[in-house]
Amino acid sequence: MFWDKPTETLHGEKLKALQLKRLKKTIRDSQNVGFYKKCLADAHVRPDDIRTLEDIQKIPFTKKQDLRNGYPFGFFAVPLKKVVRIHTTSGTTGKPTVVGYTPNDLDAWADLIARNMTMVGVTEDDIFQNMVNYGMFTGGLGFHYGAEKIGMTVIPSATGNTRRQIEMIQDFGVTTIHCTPSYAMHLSEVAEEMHASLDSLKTGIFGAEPWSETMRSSLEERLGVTAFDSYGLSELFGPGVAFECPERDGLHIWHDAYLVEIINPETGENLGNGEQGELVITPLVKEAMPLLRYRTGDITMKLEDGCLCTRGQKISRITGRSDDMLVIRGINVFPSQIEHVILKIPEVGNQFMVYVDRVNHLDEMTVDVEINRDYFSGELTDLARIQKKVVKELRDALELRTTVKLVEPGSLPRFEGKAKRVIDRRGDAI
Ligand code: DLL
Repeated sequence: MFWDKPTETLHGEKLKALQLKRLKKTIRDSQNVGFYKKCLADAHVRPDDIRTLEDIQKIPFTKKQDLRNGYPFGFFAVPLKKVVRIHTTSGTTGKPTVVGYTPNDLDAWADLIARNMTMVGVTEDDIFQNMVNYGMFTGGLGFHYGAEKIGMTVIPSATGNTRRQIEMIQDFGVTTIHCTPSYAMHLSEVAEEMHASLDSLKTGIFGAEPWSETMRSSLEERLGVTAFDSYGLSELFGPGVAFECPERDGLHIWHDAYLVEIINPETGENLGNGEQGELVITPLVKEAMPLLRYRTGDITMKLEDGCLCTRGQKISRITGRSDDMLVIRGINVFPSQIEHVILKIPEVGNQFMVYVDRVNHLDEMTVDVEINRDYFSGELTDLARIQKKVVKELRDALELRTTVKLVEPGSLPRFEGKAKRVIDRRGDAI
């Protein structure tokens, strides 16, 4: 099923012509942003120099740090009065990255989500429970408006209270759910504890964090759904960038809205189909915040054309990240944020180690820190106080519950070269 068949199945020269037209407009619009004006001038590129899609390689990459430097509205290409919505990315050091949307952006975004959902066979006859955060996170409102556009019956249940979520699925006869894969697993466990049957469910849309094929099989079995992978990031509207079709053999990245490059993250060199590297995207329909060659940090590869569903460009499922960003229960965490918190607490030393595990299918983060004897009375009660303090400071900064283990001074590893403070053991568990 198609939401916009002519666009979704556009190929060859017609597609290239559309992409080039939109790329040129995006580059022109980008010149309203101080950063891009300087960026192109420094690279000695004039907007008119971009005559083919390949010419994009003349333009330097945009990195997440550039966006942070532009906080809050430095990347907006339109006056603030034209921006009708703001979202922010989760968990960045200090200030988050702000993303703005014009009415056209919101419309284009809802349209992309509508395409995704229609592609996996859901229609206005479906009842949709949207079990993700409805705040600054793009997953909530993004899917909400896309589903409404199709005419689905939307239940904006957001996150939390899993038993109530299960009751709603049963009472309202929900057919389609959207959440992170780890929450879906938790949901299935609670449903089993409750002896609740979830017979009405048909389709599960899962994303916002990496998840494996093993996890997919398990979710399908436990929830009785067909599970689809959904990829996106706030800087590119949010969810809706790439999505699996019923073939479930790679994700279609919407070729009229996102120009895709895969690069070697070390050298920046462009890679071909089947070569794994970092995904770089130039969005082609963003008004409020155009971006040029945005480095997503996500590792994937371009797949050969020729999907049975007849749609275009596909990428493989995201296998990891080129930088050190961790995605924990859908929240982005950088080790530097943890360091930032730890260094502010006198009772602990400045060394730390982070362990990430998957316990009962949920991500768990443990932070080991050394006690600082100068601020420690030696009493057990004092140990509990310090531990609680670190947990609270980390929660406030990361919006994430962590386990904190206090260890002997000097017992954590020291590094001579680059520090490796994160041990992600989730891959071992699934
Ligand atoms: O996670 C947007 C989203 C919401 C996508 C709901 C899908 C569903 P951010 O919070 O900005 O946006 O986080 C983006 O999450 O760069 C990836 O590293 C990771 N990520 C998102 N989807 C997937 C996925 C939303 N399907 C960052 N597989 C991205 C693996 C994913 N990683």
